[in-house]
Amino acid sequence: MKFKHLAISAVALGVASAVFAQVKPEDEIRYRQSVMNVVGRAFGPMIGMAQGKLPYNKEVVAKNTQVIETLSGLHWNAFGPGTEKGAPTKADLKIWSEPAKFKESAEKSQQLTAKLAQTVKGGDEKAIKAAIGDLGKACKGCHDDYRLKEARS
Ligand code: ASC
Repeated sequence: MKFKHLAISAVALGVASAVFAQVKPEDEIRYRQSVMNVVGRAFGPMIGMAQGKLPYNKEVVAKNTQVIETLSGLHWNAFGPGTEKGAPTKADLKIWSEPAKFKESAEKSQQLTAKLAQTVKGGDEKAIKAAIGDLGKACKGCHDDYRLKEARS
């Protein structure tokens, strides 16, 4: 009987670790970095426009907002347990030690992303620039709190 329980537990553990093992930590790190790279590439010109450093282009804003809206939920879910190391990363260990606070940042950013998408549909340039600025502040805030200056391995 005891052996049977042990065997069942071993199988359960095997299944659980197989689920976690589907994505290797280094792949998860690369994935979240890739998403943020693409989001940053889409957002950069929009920040420039909001700051008056680039001419406003509503087609670019509409297209890039779509990219951000599609991708911005992905990286938040790629900081799971066991992905704090495995490849060079600037992710601060605070992400894993204060998950509730990190989640709050994630939710705030996603709300501001949704608001930006909504505002872009409305077409009011001034409101759009303000919404870009608000999201930019949220990006920066989270980077200030959770992104190290140098990658650690
Ligand atoms: C980006 C990017 C960031 C943020 C931040 C906003 O495009 O790569 O880190 O926006 O600069 O202030």
